[in-house]
Amino acid sequence: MESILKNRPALEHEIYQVAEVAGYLWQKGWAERNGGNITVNITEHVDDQIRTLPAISEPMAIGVTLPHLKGCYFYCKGTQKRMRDLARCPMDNGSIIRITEDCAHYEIIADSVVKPTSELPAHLSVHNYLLAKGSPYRASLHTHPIELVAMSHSKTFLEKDVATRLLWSMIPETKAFCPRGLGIIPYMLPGSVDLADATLKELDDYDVVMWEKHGVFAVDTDIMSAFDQVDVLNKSAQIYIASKSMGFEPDGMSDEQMAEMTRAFNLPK
Ligand code: 2HA
Ligand code: ZN
Repeated sequence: MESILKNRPALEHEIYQVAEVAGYLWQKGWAERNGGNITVNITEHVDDQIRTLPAISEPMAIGVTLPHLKGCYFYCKGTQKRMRDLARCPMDNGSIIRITEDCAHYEIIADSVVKPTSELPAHLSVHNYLLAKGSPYRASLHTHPIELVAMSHSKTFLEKDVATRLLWSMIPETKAFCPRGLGIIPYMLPGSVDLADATLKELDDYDVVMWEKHGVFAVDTDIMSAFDQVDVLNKSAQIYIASKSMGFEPDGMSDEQMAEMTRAFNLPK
């Protein structure tokens, strides 16, 4: 069968961006084995021909009903698939799904029957929530960034906005490119409904949230932007750790310097 990407440059670009990000996640050591997940709402790239494509799987229950996703299409990483493989062959390690009319099931439509990530209910709940809010965000990323996860092993950094303020103060660009900071979610079982619910709540105030001792969940307009937000935060974490490794507590930018940045870049307080 011909790939659904053929003669669809906009859709192809979107999926190639996912592959590029998957490669970065692997190179950075943030995606061991099948670690991490990516889902992208690709509905804006769907034409009439795609809408009439027959399903290549049975309808499968999502586990929740998500009314804002009616007739939406997503690219989803496959369950048990590796980011490093997805980087080379995105359509063999992920698939495109359609949400059915009842908003409670999905069916795979292309390119082959690759079952989506086990975290699908959580990811789709986030997309449903974003659409309900009228958000322009279409991509969600879960990954295991080493230094940020390491910081989440200390209670000091789990107090609200302590990590955010520290990370922002390590290098001026961090607040500019991650202006809402890092939300914190206490440890909960991966894949659980409680973790999904807590994530939804925290995404009201943050684009990137830390799952204590596990990883981050990030949302943005597209997958590259979601990756960039995590990348700038983790860079700051690396600078913090490098300073500590040299035997001193980094000073961080002063409050005046932070305030000046915030004004100059017109950032939220
Ligand atoms: O799906 O990282 O937490 C792989 C994960 C789940
Ligand atoms: Zn994980």
